[in-house]
Amino acid sequence: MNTAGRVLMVFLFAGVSCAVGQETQAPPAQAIFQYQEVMVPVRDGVHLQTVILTPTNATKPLPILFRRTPYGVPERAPQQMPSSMKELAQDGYIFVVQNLRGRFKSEGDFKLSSQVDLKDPKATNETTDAYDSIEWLVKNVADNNGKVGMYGVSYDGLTTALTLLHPHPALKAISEQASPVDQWMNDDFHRYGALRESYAFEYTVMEQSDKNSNTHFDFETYDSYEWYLALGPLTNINGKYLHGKIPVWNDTVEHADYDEYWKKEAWVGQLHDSPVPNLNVAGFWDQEDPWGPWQIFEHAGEHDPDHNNFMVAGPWFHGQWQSPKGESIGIIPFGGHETAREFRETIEAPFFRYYLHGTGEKPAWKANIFQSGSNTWHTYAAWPPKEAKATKLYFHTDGSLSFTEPEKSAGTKAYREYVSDPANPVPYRQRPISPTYPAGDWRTWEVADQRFVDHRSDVLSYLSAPLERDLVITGAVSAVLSASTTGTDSDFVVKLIDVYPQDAEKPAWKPEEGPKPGQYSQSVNGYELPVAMEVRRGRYLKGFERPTALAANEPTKWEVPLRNHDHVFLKGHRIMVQVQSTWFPVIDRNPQKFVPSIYKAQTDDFVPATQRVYSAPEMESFVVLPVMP
Ligand code: PG9
Repeated sequence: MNTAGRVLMVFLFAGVSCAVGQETQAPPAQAIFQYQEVMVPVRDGVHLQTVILTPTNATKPLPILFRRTPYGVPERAPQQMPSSMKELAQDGYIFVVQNLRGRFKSEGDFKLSSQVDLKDPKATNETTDAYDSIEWLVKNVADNNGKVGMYGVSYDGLTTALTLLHPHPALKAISEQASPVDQWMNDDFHRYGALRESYAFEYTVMEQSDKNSNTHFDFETYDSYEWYLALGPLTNINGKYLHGKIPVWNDTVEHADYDEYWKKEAWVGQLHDSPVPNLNVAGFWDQEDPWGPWQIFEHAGEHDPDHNNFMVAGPWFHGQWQSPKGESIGIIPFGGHETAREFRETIEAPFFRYYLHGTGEKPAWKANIFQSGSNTWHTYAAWPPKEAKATKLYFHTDGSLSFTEPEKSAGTKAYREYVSDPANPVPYRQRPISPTYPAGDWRTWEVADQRFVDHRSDVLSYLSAPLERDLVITGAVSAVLSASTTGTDSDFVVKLIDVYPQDAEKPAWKPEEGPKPGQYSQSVNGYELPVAMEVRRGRYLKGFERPTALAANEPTKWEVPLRNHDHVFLKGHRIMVQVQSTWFPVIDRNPQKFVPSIYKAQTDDFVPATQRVYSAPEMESFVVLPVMP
């Protein structure tokens, strides 16, 4: 394994774990922060390594903005203001960053866990550690005004969100950004029980190999797809490489189903109100935690009499809203907007200003969203907006997609079929597949042009006619497949895709000169942009707690949630749906033969299967789109 020490540190001023870079500016003549490192005691006597950055130009007591992270605290004060802190810093805050228990110099054990047991008075967890630290900070940090805010992306968002279960009275506002809430149901480690193999493996190695660093697994092959395929059954991960040394990996393969272990991890089940104003932030193309923030928003909304629970979302990869500008994702531009800067300037900073400085206005909206396609900001009084009408877009056996129900047609087959072979799984992104971290390719795979697989014999594509007018979808998207398999277990992946016209833009080169090397693929002409993608695992169709075998060759209804979106399919674009049964190695391979635990499956259990997707009156397959008038 390759220890990366504090390579992530540069990002961490921003609360952006593993996510985005920072802009550099000329160093100022004078230090902007005074730096102090302290060990903060919590209730069980453990001390947590904590860095306090106090603005050198402070003229009055300031609120504290607190971030709790597993990735390492800054080793010195930043010389220049990181771009992600610029807008906040203008209002004046004491920035405090703390390593979680068991990470770096913080004492105790790092459990990589979201479990919070509030009934046990002796238990410590991220909720109690935050509570005790805030108690200490307001009493001990010089010149603070007694008000604390918390914020952060991903793990730092999770530690922020977990304060909602028992907030300290001095905690006046939080912004959880891309926090996971239930690691079996969605986000980092699984999707409805389907294991995110490459992510869960590489992440647990990263955080649980060495207390003092973020460790990157050393792949023996340049293309990690090749490594995971050669690995064979998942038992080989411990058998050949980890030897039982990574606790959360062990727990993951020990607890295949949605059992007590995962239910305890699913902390959001305990949240039913909004005790602290919270700005939830989500990315529509977040490759790690796209789901959690919406769940927190929904749960906190169950009781929010003071209207303090807000939702912000945009067309971003994980944490992209904390990047310097956010003008595009991959090669998809955002119409001249600097979405990340605009988010911080017009949403994040005013939110904390209102609740921590007591100036400015409370947000007048429930949801504030940068809509892709139209490339415009939209505010909504409710989410999902009431005007959105659930509309079915049907698959047809000729490979077309339309708003008309399939008709019974004598003599033609009611299905399309393909053979899914676990020995030749569909890559989830173009090979060679880089390790998840620290490479850059991981960030934007969810917007990758799907032309790289739509010709494969094990990927079905359905395509609509060019749209005659803009189609706006705002709200929850889902799919229903009527599908069968010759196996007794199986996966189905559904991808909703925006297909750009062949002449969507004028190429950036002169016709007589042609493109420079590498320029041809930088155009969106004909681009197949995934808008929503998800996987369902057959063994969990009847229930998540206990897996059941599928009846071979029997058409079954597969419900595939595709999350919230706000996107415009522009006039002239087409809509595509792709269906496939492998998505490797981000999702582990289903053996396609039912076994009690996939994580204990043997090589011989992995068998090819023929998959059929039906399109007939009693056996419809469709996506449900929340269409705006
Ligand atoms: N997505 C990462 C993570 C968060 C919480 C738990 C496990 C992983 C992260 O970027 O921090």
